[in-house]
Amino acid sequence: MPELAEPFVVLRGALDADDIAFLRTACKDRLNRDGIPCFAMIDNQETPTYQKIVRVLTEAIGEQLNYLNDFYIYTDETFKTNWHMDTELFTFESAINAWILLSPDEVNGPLGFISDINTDADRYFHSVQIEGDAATFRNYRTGKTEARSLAEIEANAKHTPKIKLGDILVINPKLYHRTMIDAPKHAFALKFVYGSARKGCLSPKQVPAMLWPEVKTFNDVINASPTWEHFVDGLRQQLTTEDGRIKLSSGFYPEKFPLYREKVQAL
Ligand SMILES: O=C(O)CCC(=O)C(=O)O
Repeated sequence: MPELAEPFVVLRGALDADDIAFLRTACKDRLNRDGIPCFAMIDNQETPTYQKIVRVLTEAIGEQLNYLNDFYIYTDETFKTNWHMDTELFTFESAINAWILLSPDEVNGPLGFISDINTDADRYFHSVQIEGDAATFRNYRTGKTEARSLAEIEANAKHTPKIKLGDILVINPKLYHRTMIDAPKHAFALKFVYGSARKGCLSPKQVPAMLWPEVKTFNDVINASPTWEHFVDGLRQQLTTEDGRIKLSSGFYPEKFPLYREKVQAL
């Protein structure tokens, strides 16, 4: 099963101004409707923009892609994501994210990657705890840890290049990544899972889900779903209730949702 060979690939000029306008409006509508910044595309899968994104991504990685979720994110000098991998990979084996700039017109090196951890089963870690210069990576299944110096991680981080409106930055969310810049930016990320050989693209190495509401929901819904369409319907159903929305949005920095709702109006 081919994974993205590099931590990221940039598909230059894949989207046009209408696509960006559509994505901005979809994020705005989602946040205005019920205050969450995610799943704006769950009912937009027949739209030309969504179809275009799936087409260029499928061509780029040569796999059939299954929609998992999407989210809007606003970062600036006061809020940046720290080193993390995406918790969806506690449930599903392989994923790619299409990271799309919504504003400004271009940004320098928006994301950084640690390119030599989580590249193989022997060095696979679900979390990292950072205290001063000490970064400790931990595998929740085996209990194995690995200590690294944060300074060394930062010095060796692989930076994405300049990204412009219309580019799609395709990333492997299994690798540790973080926001690299202070400049205010609005972005939208669409996540897909793939690998049809195993039922529902499931990881053969599941992680006990009690600490992560979104992982628990993914596990419950996929276990009740004979096909991917049933799974997406199950997510739709969850999103009709406040409790379901809270659980499915819990990985997207809920404390920032009021700020996101305010900032998205500027798009
Ligand atoms: O847009 C950003 O700065 C962070 C995005 C991110 O962390 C992600 O896509 O998982």
